Amino acid sequence: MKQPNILFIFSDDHAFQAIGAHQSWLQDFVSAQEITPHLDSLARDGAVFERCYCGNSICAPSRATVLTGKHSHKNGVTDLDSDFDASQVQFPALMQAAGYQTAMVGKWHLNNATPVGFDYWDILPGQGHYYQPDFITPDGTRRVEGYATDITTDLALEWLDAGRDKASPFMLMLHHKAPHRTWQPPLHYLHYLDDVTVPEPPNLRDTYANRASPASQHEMGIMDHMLLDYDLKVEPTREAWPVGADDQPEPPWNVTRMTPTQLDAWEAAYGPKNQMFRESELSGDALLQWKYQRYIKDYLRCIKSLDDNVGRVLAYLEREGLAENTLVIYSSDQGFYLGEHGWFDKRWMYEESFRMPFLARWPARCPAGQTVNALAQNIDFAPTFLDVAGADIPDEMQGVSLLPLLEGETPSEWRKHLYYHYYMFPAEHSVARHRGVRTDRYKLIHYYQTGEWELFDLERDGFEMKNLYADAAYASVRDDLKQDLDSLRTSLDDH
Ligand code: SGN
Ligand code: CA
Repeated sequence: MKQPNILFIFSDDHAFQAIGAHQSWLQDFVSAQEITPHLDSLARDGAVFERCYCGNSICAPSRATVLTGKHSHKNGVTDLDSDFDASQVQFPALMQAAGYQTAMVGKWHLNNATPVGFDYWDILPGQGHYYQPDFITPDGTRRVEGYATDITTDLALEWLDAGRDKASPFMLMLHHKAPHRTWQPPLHYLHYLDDVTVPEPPNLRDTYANRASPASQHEMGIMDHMLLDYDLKVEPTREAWPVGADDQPEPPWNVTRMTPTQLDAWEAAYGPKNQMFRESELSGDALLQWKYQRYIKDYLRCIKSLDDNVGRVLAYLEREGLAENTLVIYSSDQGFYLGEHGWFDKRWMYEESFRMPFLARWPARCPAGQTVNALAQNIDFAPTFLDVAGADIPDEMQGVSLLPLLEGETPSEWRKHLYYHYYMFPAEHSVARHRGVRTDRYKLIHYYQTGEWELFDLERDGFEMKNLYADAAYASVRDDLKQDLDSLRTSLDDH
């Protein structure tokens, strides 16, 4: 069989709830508004994985796991400040050895490391910018006029069309900055969804009763921690941040990078809405509702443009006769809170950030319309790519190939547990360190710095509002899970 092409589209902070094809409380709205038609088409023509998870819900760690097939404690990237040791085994060089042309375009976000094993790379520095982003290649840095999601797609299409050796199969990693904070939409979508009200998650007003103490010590609340100016775009105005001013210290406020024309359009859209907001002098729950709508609409506007750009690449594959034997995967480095528990951001082992979107299409080998419920994890991505390419999977990789699942089979010995370990505390958003285990039905979390535990029955409590750790009816479930967690730590060598 001819080696297939692989197109891996990986966005930053895309919640599965914001994809029409994934089951969630927001699914009906996203579908009805047709926010993600191209992403949804991947599921229709291929597979949607409803249980794909990361091992550490934050950017650089997830990316290091994708490249190495190993959890954070093995690849060394435990948090955003970790250096990535690029001398360890990474799958792209193995793909090259298997005859592939490889490319990496867009968000990279691994400190002190440039891409290894790529015939072409063109990456955003650090978090990257939405408007007028800089890009880095082996030849240096340049600033490109336009919007990051469009430009990243342009670069990918240019490589597909003219940059690669077409005699070889390709592995293209197309990594978007969107929809990362501060959720800056492209100009043509600044009024998208203006006339609708986005539903709220049922636990937007979570009080964290009966949970372990870390949940209530978060600093990621839409009400209390989302910044009116920076995140919600009420300020600054042109006066506060003059056009052409030097870059602000990180984190950046991107209006400084806008051209005067772009800034005019930006202010024309937000200005009148902000004026109404100021005049209404909202407080209490009305203010929360307003913040949530401003946040979720900007987020979904970024998603809409992401989906348009996915559509551009899918159309290219179709036009060039490449669609049939190209495995297209769409995922994101972790999930994101769209108001669940009152939050934005990620980091927790609770479902919305632990879970990754995962859609896959490969007409030649993957039956259409599949829903896969087997437990998958980002340690599996590298083994999957290698397996699909017909290359050996190195022993040190901790994941397994998802190829059988893609082909519509679940091997009888499939994994029954997922492992999780988050390390970045103290840090922005104040999420305590924790590790845990998830099975089909249950989740056990250990906040090992405070010695607290949480246990959730996901079948009965999908929003994880009731901690059952001390519930006598769940004592044997709890004890079994504790043993499972110990066994996982031993087998994965995380001590
Ligand atoms: C930035 C964001 C945080 C976010 C981290 C990690 N602040 O620091 O809100 O949690 O990135 O995100 S910002 O003011 O710079 O937007 S990650 O995707 O890189 O893990
Ligand atoms: Ca991220």
